[in-house]
Amino acid sequence: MQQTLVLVKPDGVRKNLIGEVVSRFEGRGLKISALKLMKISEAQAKSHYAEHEGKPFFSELVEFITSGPVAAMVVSGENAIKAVRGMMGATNPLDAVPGSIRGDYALSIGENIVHGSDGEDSAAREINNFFKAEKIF
Ligand code: IDP
Ligand code: MG
Repeated sequence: MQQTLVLVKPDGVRKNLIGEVVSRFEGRGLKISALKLMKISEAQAKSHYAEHEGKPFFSELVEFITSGPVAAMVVSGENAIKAVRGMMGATNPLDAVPGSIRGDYALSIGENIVHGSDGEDSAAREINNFFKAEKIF
């Protein structure tokens, strides 16, 4: 059993894709263990993307993820981290296979619909960043 932090990013919320993303995970057999719509603060965004600090796209990344509400969720299940990453598709939607979320709904690397934790350590850190005070079912 694993837990992973998923965000439907502001572009995904604007495109009314929250239900589509949730439905794909549920259809696969993964569980939604926590879920909320929220605006990410600048500090929280910088912490979430700390590994990218110093890269040329960092400020753009923080600006974008704080530009509108996101749907934040904890997704749980067997090998949930790898399963979710596979369903998201490659970071650059142009490399993401059709059938993946990014391959079906995105065209640009800066606006690629979803975030999913990339490993157990980042999942624990990111879940703590978003759901520290909340119950995870
Ligand atoms: P991931 O979201 O697939 O894990 P990361 O490498 O962790 O990809 O990058 C985080 C986010 O930063 C990506 O989802 C993408 O939106 C953005 N990003 C990554 N690389 C670039 C880039 O070269 N230019 C602009 N944005 C980028
Ligand atoms: Mg990442």
